[in-house]
Amino acid sequence: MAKIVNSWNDFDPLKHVIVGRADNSVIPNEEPATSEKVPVDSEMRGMWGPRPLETVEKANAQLDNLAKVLEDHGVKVDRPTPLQWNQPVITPDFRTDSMMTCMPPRDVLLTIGSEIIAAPMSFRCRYWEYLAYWPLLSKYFDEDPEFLWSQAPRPRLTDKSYKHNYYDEKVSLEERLERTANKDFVTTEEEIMFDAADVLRLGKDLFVQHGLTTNRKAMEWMKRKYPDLRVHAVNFPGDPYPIHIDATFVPLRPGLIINNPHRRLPEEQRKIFEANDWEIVDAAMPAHETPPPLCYSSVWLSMNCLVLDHKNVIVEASEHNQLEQMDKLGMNPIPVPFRDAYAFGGALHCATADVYREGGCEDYFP
Ligand code: DAV
Repeated sequence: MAKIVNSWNDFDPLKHVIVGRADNSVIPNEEPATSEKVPVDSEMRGMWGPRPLETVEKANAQLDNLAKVLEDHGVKVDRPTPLQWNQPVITPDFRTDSMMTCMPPRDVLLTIGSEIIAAPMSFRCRYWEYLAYWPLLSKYFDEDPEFLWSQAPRPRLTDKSYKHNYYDEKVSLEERLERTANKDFVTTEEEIMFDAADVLRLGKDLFVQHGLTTNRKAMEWMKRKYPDLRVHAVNFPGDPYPIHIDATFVPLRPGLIINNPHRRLPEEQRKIFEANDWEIVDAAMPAHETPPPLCYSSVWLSMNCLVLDHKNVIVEASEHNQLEQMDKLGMNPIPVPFRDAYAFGGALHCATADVYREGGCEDYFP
């Protein structure tokens, strides 16, 4: 029996990772939480159904290539088992007509030390997504006597979990930014809800983005679950669609973090980093003016990189500004083409979930 699961941050040497799959992916029909995430001018608005097979094949080719690059760098790679995502989700509390995908594992699985928690996500269409990872987690459980296989309290996702009429096409960008600044999101505090990708892990400290997919109650739950860790709420008032912290605030190595210059990290939240001699650098501008077709995410997937260790980092191959910046920051960027996978839920960090990184629970902010 060996230790299989261990990860306390996003930069210590990566040895074992899960890479998502695009098979059977569906654009889900509208529901309270997803409508808010699709920008008004997106060509995706009102569209739903299985994603075109050709796009699935292209995404899978890039996901397979990412897996190969990782293996070439000595990282063990596991893959989830996709479900038939075009089935409805039916619970005693709601029904929605389809599921989504098992490409971005980062949203679902939160690894903290020797524990992997399946997140209580706010999208009804993602209610069963964790099942795609259950075969892997079951295997880790059999092989690693210290692996803690967990699930956060499952939300019911009744209408009480969402603000009614929050989404409205007529809401201007200014109004959206005001809502972010006022921490007024589509999700309510009725029950615990979070996406794992809203949690930035830095050893003893968890920085959790309060936004469209994660609420305050989730942070309260994390505080009680991890009495030895410190949980910080973060909020970026420059982001009209705040969902997931990994295209906003991305650590590269101890003491160095890149920050999305448009989303404006508040002074108050900089203090803890500056007081501990961390350098916060504005991320390079994205190389593209628009995201690829049928994509939920913004062009800032440019900074959604996968750090292999304190020196090596995988960056999307066409993101020349970001590649160049990595080099200037003393990192060794490894370019990997990945834009064909963006539409399925994100870039290189999103598309993966940590199983094992060397290192332990450090205190970076003593
Ligand atoms: O900038 O649209 C994308 C993060 C996806 N996990 C953004 C956030």
